[in-house]
Amino acid sequence: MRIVVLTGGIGGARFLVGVRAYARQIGADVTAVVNVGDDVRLHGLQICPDLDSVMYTLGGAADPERGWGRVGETWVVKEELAEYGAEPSWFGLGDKDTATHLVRTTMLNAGYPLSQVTAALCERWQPGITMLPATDDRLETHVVVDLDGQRAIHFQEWWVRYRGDVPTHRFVFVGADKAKPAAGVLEAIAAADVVLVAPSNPVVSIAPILAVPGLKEAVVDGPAPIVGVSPIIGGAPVRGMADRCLATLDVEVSAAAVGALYGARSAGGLLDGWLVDEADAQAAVPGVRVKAAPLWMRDEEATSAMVAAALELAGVEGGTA
Ligand code: FO1
Repeated sequence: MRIVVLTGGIGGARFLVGVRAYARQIGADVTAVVNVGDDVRLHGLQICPDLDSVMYTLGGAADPERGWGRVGETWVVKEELAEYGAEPSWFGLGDKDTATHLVRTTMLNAGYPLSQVTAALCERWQPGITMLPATDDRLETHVVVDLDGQRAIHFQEWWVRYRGDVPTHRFVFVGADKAKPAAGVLEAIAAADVVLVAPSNPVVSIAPILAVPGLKEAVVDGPAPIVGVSPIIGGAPVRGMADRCLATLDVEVSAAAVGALYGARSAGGLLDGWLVDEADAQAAVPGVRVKAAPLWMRDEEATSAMVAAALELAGVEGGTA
């Protein structure tokens, strides 16, 4: 059995811990297709927050409180950059994390594609799954805001500097029109027995993946059932800024509304099935099979049970009732 997961960073990484655990029980292979829209080049370094959150979390090295960066981190580089007055000062690079960005940037500058660089970094962290960036090309989420007039800022500035608390018009996936799926992505999707959409932010984590030309088509025209897991429980995001992002799109913050935003595969959308929390058991999405299960990712066991429920909804072998 081959499981492909479309995923963002922190929430997606926690979901993948459960996917990996359940996959081990049933002897399945897992490939994560990871968002790169959050990626940013700062201080000359290429930073890939979602790839790193997944890699560190599955490698047992993520900071459990922050959800991003390394556990046991130190901040000497950040303090030294501040002494120089080097901008941006609102983005914190930990010392251990900086080593990852140095290795990555050196390899990228030498001409290796991001997918190969990611595989090289994973040799250290042994995530136990295959991690692929959605694309090897430059694709960055920018946000059109009102700040001394209307202008676009990088997603990281919108979120880390302003906490999304600025008048926001829309999200733009810069470079998406020319991007190609990264090496291995289309092959993984074509060979998948099931595609899971992680409980990640639909607007800035999953949408940039689907914006890579040919990627959404490969998923919906492919043979595998597609089941999404709601990132909204009882009208609030499990974590992160999905509420602010959905408000920008005028989409209600509810499991049903996010399911409808993805839409039914049978009607030009994405989903065959939509797994919601028991608190949202009444949610209905036209054309999509909806099932309720506990969706709080408290620990590996609870998250693995979510995955079993998602596979059952997908109707593939290995799911449990
Ligand atoms: N989030 C913050 O809130 N503040 C930071 O200074 C910060 C630095 C940072 C450095 C590397 C990295 O991989 C992630 C980092 N994040 C930081 C998290 C990141 O901004 C977002 O949470 C994700 O991009 C959203 O998934």
